[in-house]
Amino acid sequence: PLPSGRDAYRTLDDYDTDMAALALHHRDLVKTFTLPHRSLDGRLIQGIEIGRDVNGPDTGLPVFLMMGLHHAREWPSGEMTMEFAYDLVLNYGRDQRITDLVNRSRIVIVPVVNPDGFDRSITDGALLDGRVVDDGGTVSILGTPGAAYMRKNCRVADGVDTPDGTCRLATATTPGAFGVGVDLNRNYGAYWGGPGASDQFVNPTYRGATPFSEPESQNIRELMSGRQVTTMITNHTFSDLILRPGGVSPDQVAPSQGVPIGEAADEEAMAALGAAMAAQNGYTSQRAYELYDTTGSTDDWSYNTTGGFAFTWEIGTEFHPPFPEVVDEYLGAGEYAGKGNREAYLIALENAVDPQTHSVLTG
Ligand code: 0X9
Ligand code: ZN
Repeated sequence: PLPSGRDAYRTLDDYDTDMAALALHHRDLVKTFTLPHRSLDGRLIQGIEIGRDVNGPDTGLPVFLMMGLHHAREWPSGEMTMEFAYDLVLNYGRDQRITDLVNRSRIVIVPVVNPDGFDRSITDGALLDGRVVDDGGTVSILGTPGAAYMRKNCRVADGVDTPDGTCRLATATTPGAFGVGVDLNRNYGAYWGGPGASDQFVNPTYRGATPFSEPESQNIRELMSGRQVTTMITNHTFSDLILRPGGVSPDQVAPSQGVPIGEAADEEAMAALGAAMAAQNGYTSQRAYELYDTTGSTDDWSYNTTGGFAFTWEIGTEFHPPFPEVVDEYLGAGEYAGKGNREAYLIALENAVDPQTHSVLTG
């Protein structure tokens, strides 16, 4: 079973309840925090921090950051993030490897970066048993079943009516003029304005009006800028991939769109860590732009700005498969039984804690 024992997807409330419960029952090991900005629909966004004497001062220990649910329909991305937190907390003091890792780091967990989008997606999806028509992620007409496959946040364009003040009941009042949502993974300030993102509201990869126009991406900027994140994993679904910087081909970005890019300075080390993780779950480790070009993505901003290693994971083979597949992804199945994402995450944490001596980098 999963560390938490769950056998079904969490709702938004479940995430908040679980984080509060972990903090309540493990007072010196886990604390909750609230991100600085509410979501567009006014929700508080929570995370947890795990570490020995976590309520004491930050003594500069390396920070390992894991995030889920930038994209609304990618439910396993939040589940993996939350299960890893349970794994660390419940095995602290029992498993020597995990105890050592937790003692030597701070682990910061934000399972739901985009609560407005996720709540729409999981609520509509649950009503329809998670099996609804893919609307391509544009969610151009809200209130239809297609919201289970919405991708973006709840920014509404001019010409969209929101009777209850949220995007939940938003409907187009001006045909052709509407659109809902900014793609949070195109809204970061790295090569923003370049290829692989759209300036059109109705597009699934709409980048937003400006870099960091959205409170949900501002939250991550501020969270990371205030910490020493040495390794970050941002979980998505799907395609069985472990992606590392760069997110856009070097020949695709003009110097006017930001720092000129060549090979990432840490390419060798990030490739080694990517490969070590992929050996645990059978995913393919590659540069993000080898999937396709993106600009304004979390991985490039994070790596460029903090220098900490950054990975975008594309988990599994569906946006939100039946839950037993989530269990298998986490724990490993078939030839990866006993390994899986769990073991790959632990290797990433080992690297975050000990980049100089960890065997991934020293061979
Ligand atoms: O397009 C995305 O945002 C990610 N795929 S998803 O299906 N989850 O939407 C991939 C982003 C990978 N990162 C970069 N290419 N920089
Ligand atoms: Zn995604």
